[in-house]
Amino acid sequence: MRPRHAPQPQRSTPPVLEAASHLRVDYVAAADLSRWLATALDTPLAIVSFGAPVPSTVSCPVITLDLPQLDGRAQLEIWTSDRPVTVHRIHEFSAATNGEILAGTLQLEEEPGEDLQATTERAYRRLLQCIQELGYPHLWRIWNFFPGINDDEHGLERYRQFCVGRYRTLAETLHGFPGSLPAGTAVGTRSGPLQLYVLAGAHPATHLGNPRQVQAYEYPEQYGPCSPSFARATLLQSQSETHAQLFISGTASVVGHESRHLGLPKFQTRETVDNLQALIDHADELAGTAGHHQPARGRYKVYVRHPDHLEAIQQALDVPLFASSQILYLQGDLCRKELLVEIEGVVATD
Ligand code: 3EB
Repeated sequence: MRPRHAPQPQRSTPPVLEAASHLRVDYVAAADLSRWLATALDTPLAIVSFGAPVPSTVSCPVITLDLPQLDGRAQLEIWTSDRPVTVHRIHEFSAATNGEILAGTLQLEEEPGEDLQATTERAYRRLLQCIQELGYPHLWRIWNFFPGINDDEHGLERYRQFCVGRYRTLAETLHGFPGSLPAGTAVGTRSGPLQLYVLAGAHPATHLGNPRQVQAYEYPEQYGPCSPSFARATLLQSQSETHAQLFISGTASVVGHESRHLGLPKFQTRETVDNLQALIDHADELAGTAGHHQPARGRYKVYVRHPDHLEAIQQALDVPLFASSQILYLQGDLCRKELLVEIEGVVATD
């Protein structure tokens, strides 16, 4: 994603929103959080921790995921905005808004006697209701976490149960389904409740497919009774079009709809990189930012199923696409048993 250098058309009247508010994500060492917050120009919208403690003085939504970090000092993922932020709490839903963007978290325990499908339906209904009430009805990006993702329960894998609950709620409630589905991630934690975090907008964004992959919401039935409800990426463009952000879904070694390179972490990683590059090129075309050959500065999270594969995966990621990017390696289980690595990211033009 590079800025478009073509001259912008003259406007006769100023638009209502001249510059969209900037949303940033940074990976910050947990030990440096207080210092970082004291000097940051922007206001936190949400903090995601992978086990490191976050001081209770932080007022924005915080979500702590049992996804052990595999390399370096413990980092936090911090979402910030350059506008003042208001914090909201509605039961288990916690959100921060800035007039244009909402960042929210929702955690629901699986109740005794309730299957994951029912918990997921409950969570998504609550989530959609809350973002609508607050005035941010457009889903931009969503992350889903729960333990035992590949375990069978009542004869159906928990990931597939989750897909049924998510599909039922979104197909029924989400205006413009499935074309309005946002970029997504679903990763298995070691422990914890069903945990969601979401970015939503007062205005819609653009959702993309990957030219190398079938849309997940069009997967054939062999992958479960209800298809996974997410887009491959979501593109946010400010009105001036000089600033664009691409939210890239969890991307794995899937070509068409089939898993590739079973048992081979290095090759799965390379296939994933090819998928990411194809998606970024496709977004560049749509955004009018194509034709620039420097790699985009990005923030990527790499989910690794087996810590033993870390080195092979890191070696395969020593490619130009990531040269000026930050990468965080986390141990997590992936939604198909054979997938060993999955990569998500945010790339921006500034
Ligand atoms: C895939 O391409 C890999 O169910 O929300 C990646 C990202 C995957 C998100 C989801 C699943 C999800 O199908 C799996």
